[in-house]
Amino acid sequence: MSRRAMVAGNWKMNGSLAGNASLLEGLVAAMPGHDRIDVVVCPPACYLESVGALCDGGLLLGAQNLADQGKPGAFTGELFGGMLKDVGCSHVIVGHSERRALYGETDEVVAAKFRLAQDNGLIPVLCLGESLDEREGGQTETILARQLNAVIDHVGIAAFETAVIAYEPVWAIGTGKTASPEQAQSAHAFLRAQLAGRDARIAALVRILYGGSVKPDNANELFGLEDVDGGLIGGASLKAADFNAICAAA
Ligand code: G2H
Repeated sequence: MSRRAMVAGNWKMNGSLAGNASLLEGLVAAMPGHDRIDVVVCPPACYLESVGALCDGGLLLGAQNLADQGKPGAFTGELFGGMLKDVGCSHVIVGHSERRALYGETDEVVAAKFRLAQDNGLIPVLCLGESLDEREGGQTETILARQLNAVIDHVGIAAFETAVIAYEPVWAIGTGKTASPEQAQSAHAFLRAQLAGRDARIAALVRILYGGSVKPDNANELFGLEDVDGGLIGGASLKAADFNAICAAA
């Protein structure tokens, strides 16, 4: 892997002030061992500032979502990208499958959020992935191409120079099932080829993370794949020992 690896913890809707402080203590203590990679934590929005205050040793802060609005205003419950930057976020997850499936985010909304993240100085972590029905129907590459090209067509390929992609097969998220190394490498290589069709230099730069039931015991194999540049970690990011072991594998 020639690209700098990244491991991002997506805490989803988990955490508490006391629990976060204890988790952060365990992560920060291990940071000197992770100087070859970027490590990001993405807590629930209400904890961004308190977690940010505890991030030390190069640990980066990310949000899980941002509004699809270009300026602050009357959008109850939403978070403008500039506000996330203001409280110390460097990254934001965009288009996670739970946002697409549970909150109706379309390819168009995801593309708008990707642009707004960058407009506000944030690095988008663009999530893509097929459902089980789509995989079993032989549609994996069609779905990945549609989801990726919707964003490239909206922002232009140059915008990907500073972006991160996360391939997350929906059937592997929180299920304990993990894509086989062959399935993961094939999807990642396909995504990189799609990027290369627009710009080979940028395709070679973009980090493509794998997400979906990554654990300490499968991280080594996944992160050793040619086109896998780290991981987006859900359940296993909630325990310092597991997350630190996954970071050590990257
Ligand atoms: C996929 C992943 C993190 P988990 O959603 O984004 O979660 O590792 O729990 O499958």
